[in-house]
Order: sequence, then C-alpha cells, then structure tokens
Amino acid sequence: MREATVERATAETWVRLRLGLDGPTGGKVATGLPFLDHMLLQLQRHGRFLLEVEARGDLEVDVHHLVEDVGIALGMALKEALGDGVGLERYAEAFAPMDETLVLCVLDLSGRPHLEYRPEAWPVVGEAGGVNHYHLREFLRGLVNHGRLTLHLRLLSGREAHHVVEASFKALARALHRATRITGEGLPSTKGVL
Ligand SMILES: [Mn+2]
Repeated sequence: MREATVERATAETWVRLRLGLDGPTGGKVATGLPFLDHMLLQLQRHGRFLLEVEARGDLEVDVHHLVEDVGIALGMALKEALGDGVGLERYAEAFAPMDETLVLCVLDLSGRPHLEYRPEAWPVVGEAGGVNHYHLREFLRGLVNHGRLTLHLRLLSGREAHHVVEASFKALARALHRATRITGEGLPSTKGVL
C-alpha cells in the first residue's frame, strides 16, 4: 500500500500529515483553521485518499504560513507515497463545478515542479474563512515544489471566493485521484525516469 507520513516544524508552523493513496480512506483533519480543514476534507473525500492532518500555526500573524506549510507537507507526502512511479497513470484532468463556478485542473506527475496559476487574473471577490485565492497559490506552490508535479488551474466561471477555492480543491482532488492510479506496468516516461 502506497502511503507516507511527514512531520515538518518551523518557527511558524508544525504539521504532521499522513497520506494513503490506496486502501482505506478518511482520517482526522485538524489544522486550527476551519476553512483549511474544510478544503482538506474535500481533498480527502473527492480524492478518495487517506488523509490525516494535524497542524498548528501562527494564525495570530496570518493564515498564510499555515496554508503554505500544509501544502508543502502534502507535496512531501505525495512524492514519498508515489515511490518509483512504476505503472503510474501520471496524467489527469478534472473539472469541478459548484453552482455558477467552474474550475479545471490538469496534472502531470512529471517529477518537474511547475505551477500554472495566475490568481491576479481571476476575478474573485472576498475571502472564505480568512482564506482567499492568493493563499490557494501558496498552498499549490508548496504542493507542486515538494510533490514535483506540473499543475495547471483554470477558472472558467465564478467570482465568489468560497465557491472558487472549494471548486479548485475538488478539481485538484479528482485529478490527483486519477493521476495517482496504478494503471500500467512500466514507467510512464520515454526518458526512463520521473
Ligand atoms: Mn464549502
């Protein structure tokens, strides 16, 4: 069974995260930031993962550090859980609608970090529980840089922060589920390495 547990501590945050790609799903999520918990539970449910997250952060300063560092821990766990990548589906895309909002996420578990997401181009208004779509960028940067994947995120419609951020997590979850499946036998690369 592919899974990994990481623990990461800085002067700003402490995160312990367990990710399981196969087998049982669910797990307790408690970061101290309710909207982030709500998003991680979307990832867990719609990605059909085991995802346990326990975290503390300097929320008296801002939500920024905690959101970013949970993304980093998720990337670290993903990279470790994927192992050598033999048989990996590797590519996936997923749309997620939420009423008026529509988001597209396209992934390549390539071994090369690249994030294609421009929050300044997204006409989002407001925030959700202290979290906005610029914080989403920090989460995704952490995930991409440490999970070593290519991630494109597009907003096709919608403006309301809660729907936009949540639909983004749902699209990410669905794409991550599919990209992490074992569907073949060899390494899915002509280069011979991911
Ligand atoms: Mn919601």
